[in-house]
This record gives sequence, structure tokens and C-alpha cells, in this order.
Amino acid sequence: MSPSNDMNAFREIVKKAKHIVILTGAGVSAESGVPTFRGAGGFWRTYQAQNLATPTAFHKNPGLVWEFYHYRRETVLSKNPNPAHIAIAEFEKRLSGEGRKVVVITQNIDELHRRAGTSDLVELHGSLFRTRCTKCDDVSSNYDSPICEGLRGKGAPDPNVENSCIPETDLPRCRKNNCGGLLRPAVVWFGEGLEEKDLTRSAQELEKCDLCLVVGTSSVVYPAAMFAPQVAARGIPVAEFNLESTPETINFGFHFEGQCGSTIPQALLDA
Ligand code: BJW
Ligand code: ZN
Repeated sequence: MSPSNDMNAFREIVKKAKHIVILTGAGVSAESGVPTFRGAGGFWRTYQAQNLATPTAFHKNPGLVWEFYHYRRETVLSKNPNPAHIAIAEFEKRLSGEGRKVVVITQNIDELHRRAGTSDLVELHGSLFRTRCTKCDDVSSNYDSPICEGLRGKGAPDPNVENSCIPETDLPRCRKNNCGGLLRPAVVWFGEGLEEKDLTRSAQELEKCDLCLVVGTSSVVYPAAMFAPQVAARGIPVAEFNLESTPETINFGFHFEGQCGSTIPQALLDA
């Protein structure tokens, strides 16, 4: 059976739910002006984003990968949460006063959910604003703009811009105990495992939830892509909010097509 788009019926389910998981992807931040990962917005210079988000790309050319992440850090710092982030954060706040629980599991690394006020948050793929040292493994928060002098003015996304060939010594370096190691973004690249604590927490919430919303994700990247189908397989209502259908749409009870900056407030406001 194809999914329903009956918003009134969905709102009745929301009103009764006590433990809700909201799984989000790049589409939730698209209306803030943050490019999505795939599709037309997914290019930086001539590279597809998924070809730069790998350990191999970083080992081969850390300067190039840092330029890409520096550009994304600066972009996100200039953007703000949109009505979808805000409706989700307000929903959590309102429901917590009623003894009901809302957990956001995001694949996004932009921290826009946090900035909107979401407090119960799992950042599955890390954050643009944390670094990990490749030498001592130290993980630190970092909101510096630019993250280091070597990257100032670098990272322009236009396809005709030449790569800067920044020497490794001018890239972000570890300041912990004079370590000096090369820093990398504390994000999860293809082929890398997600953090055990995030996987455990997600599994617990997905097992206990009585409603799941899947917002702005193409549902092609594992393990996140299997989270909502697993919930649906337990007979729990799952609603997808996206501009288009995804490979998993067929498994869900509801599908709301359109910009989630409109559909999410419609679904959650006063429900
Ligand atoms: C809107 C909208 C609006 C737009 N309103 N909607 C099983 C089978 C096959 C492969 C694998 C498997 N298990 C693991 C793998 C390998 C791999 C994987 O999944 N590959 C697939 C691509 C085939 N996974 C991994 O490597 C993971 N590690 C792992 O599993 O370790 C163990 C292991 C390794 C190897 C083999 C087996 C096991 C790690 C994955 C880490 C993903 N990292 C990235 C980069 C993070 C850092 C960064 O951002 O730079 O995470 S990749 C990228 O994709 C990023 C995103 O979080 C993630 C998901 O993308 P998302 O959010 O869905 O964005 P888009 O752009 O794809 O979609 C946007 C959607 O929004 C679209 O649908 C639009 O329509 C919609 N939209 N505007 C509503 N206004
Ligand atoms: Zn270090």
C-alpha cells in the first residue's frame, strides 16, 4: 500500500505519541541555505561532496579536504535555523512539560538543531565544529573563524578556482600539550565506523519509540538509512517528510511531499 498524505490523520497520531524519534538529514537545513549532500547542491568546485568525505581523500590531500570543510564551516556560521529546526525544538520543549519525550537523531554536522534549541540530540556523523587530532586523538570543540590563518580566504566553491596547495604545517594543528599533530574534522567519513555511544543510544531510542519522523534524508547512507525501516517493521507509524520519494518511502505509513520548513510546523504545531 502506498503511504498516506493525510495530515489530519497524522496529527491525531502525534497527539497520542509519548516517545518520538525524529531522524533528520541534509534536507532539514536546505531552507537555511546549507547545501545538501547529493543532487545539484552537492558539488564543491568540480568534486562531488561524497568524494571528499573519505579518509582516502584526506590522506591524499589534507589541504584540499580542509578547504572544503573550512568553506562549509564558514557557510554554516553565516546561516540560521529555519522553521523546521525551530518547530522540532519547540515540540521537544512543549512535550517535555507533559512527560513526553522527543529525541532528534541527525546525520547533519551543522549543529543547526542545537542552535534552534533541541537538547536531546544524537549527532550521528559528528560536527563541523569539533576537531580530532590525527596524532593524539584529542577531540575539541572549535568555532574559530577561520579555523586557522592558513585557511583564511580559502575554500571558494566555484569550479574554476584552483586548489590552494596549502602546506600541512599551515593546516589546523593540535594545541593539546604541545602535541602539534594534524587536526581533522571530527566527522564520520565513508568507510569509518560511527561512534559506539551514538549507535547504542540510537538503537535504544528506536526500540522504545512509538512514532518516528524521517525528515530531509535521501535514506541511502547506512547505518542511518535502516533506522526508520526497522521502526516501521515493528508496526510503529513512520512519516517521511521530503521533496521527493526515496528508496524507503514504500516502507512508511505516511509521506509528506514538500519543503519541510512548511510541512514540519504543520505536523507538529499544537499536536
Ligand atoms: C528536502 C529539502 C527540503 C532537500 N525539505 N526535504 C550497507 C550497504 C551498503 C553500503 C554500506 C552498508 N553499510 C555501510 C556501508 C558503507 C557506507 C554507505 O552507506 N554507503 C552507501 C552510500 C552505499 N556507510 C559507511 O561507510 C558508514 N560507516 C559504516 O557503516 O561503518 C561500518 C562499515 C563500513 C563499510 C562497510 C560496511 C560497514 C559511515 C557513513 C558516514 C557518512 N558520512 C557523510 C559525511 C559526513 C561528513 C560531512 O557531511 O562531510 O554523512 S556522507 C553524507 O551522507 C553525510 C550525510 O549525513 C549522509 C546522508 O545524506 P543525507 O542527509 O540523506 O543528504 P542527501 O543530500 O543525500 O539528501 C537530502 C535529502 O533532502 C534529499 O532526499 C532531498 O530530496 C531532501 N530535501 N531539500 C524536505 N527543503
Ligand atoms: Zn594532538
